[in-house]
Amino acid sequence: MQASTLAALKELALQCARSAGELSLKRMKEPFTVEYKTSASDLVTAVDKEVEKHVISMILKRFPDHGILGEESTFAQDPAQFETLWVIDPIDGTTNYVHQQINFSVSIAVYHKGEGLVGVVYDPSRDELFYAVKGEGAYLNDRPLHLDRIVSLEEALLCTSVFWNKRAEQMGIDLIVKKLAGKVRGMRLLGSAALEMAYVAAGRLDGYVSLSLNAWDFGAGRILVEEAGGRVTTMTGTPLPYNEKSSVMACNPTFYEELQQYLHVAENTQTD
Ligand code: 2AM
Ligand code: CA
Ligand code: CA
Ligand code: CA
Repeated sequence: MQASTLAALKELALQCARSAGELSLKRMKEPFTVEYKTSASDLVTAVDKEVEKHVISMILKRFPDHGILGEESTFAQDPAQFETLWVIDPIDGTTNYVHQQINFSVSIAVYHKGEGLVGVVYDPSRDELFYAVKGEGAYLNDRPLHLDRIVSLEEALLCTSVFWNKRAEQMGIDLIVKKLAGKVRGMRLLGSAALEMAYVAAGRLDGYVSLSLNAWDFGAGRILVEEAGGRVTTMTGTPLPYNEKSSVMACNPTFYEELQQYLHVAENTQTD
């Protein structure tokens, strides 16, 4: 990949994220339709779909031969056939978008032959733009992000995601979280996986774990955390995929091994 191509991908990803964020903020001031996707706790709005289409049109205008893997599936072709794949979540944290009008984000990542090149997570309600380019570091509104503080698990502020509370009890996961919560300084649950991973990159959270996320939830956050100096794998320690569901652990490297010991009980209980 030429440096000029990488720079062009970065610029477009930043433009798309800003533009998508502005559009979702604008639409938030007007009435919009909200539907149940699979259940009452899984919402989708007309804005999710509109924003995804908007981002796809911006990408294809500049790079017509690129593919898109987006949550709302508004891209007509099979994403598997493209060398360069944009992995996007137009609104991550739709429930927050509907209920809180804060704590949602747009997540945009570019992968080339499976390698993560650019990751952008934009929080429009706070105008915070988190971005990273492979080998060039991670930034928050142009401030470089480095996870260089030594943090033990006891001192860590951890974050977890939807499936812990939704299906936790039936899977016995609640006991693992309880055990973990008793060990760390605090647990948080913000409701936007992409933003939570961006916060790990920024050091606002020390680690993030989820039993099951979609590729568009972690596609950008993973590049952000890695470029900030953090460690990101599945909960079993294997590399994250770029185009399918996975469990995720992303954290400050100093307590990665220790955190894994607490999570290994969950290895065979991932959701499908
Ligand atoms: P979404 O808002 O884009 O759907 C909520 O804690 C986090 O889990 C969000 O990042 C949310 O993304 C994601 N998520 C993925 N699948 C979900 C589901 N079936 N129900 C609720 N949240 C889901
Ligand atoms: Ca969704
Ligand atoms: Ca999402
Ligand atoms: Ca979404």
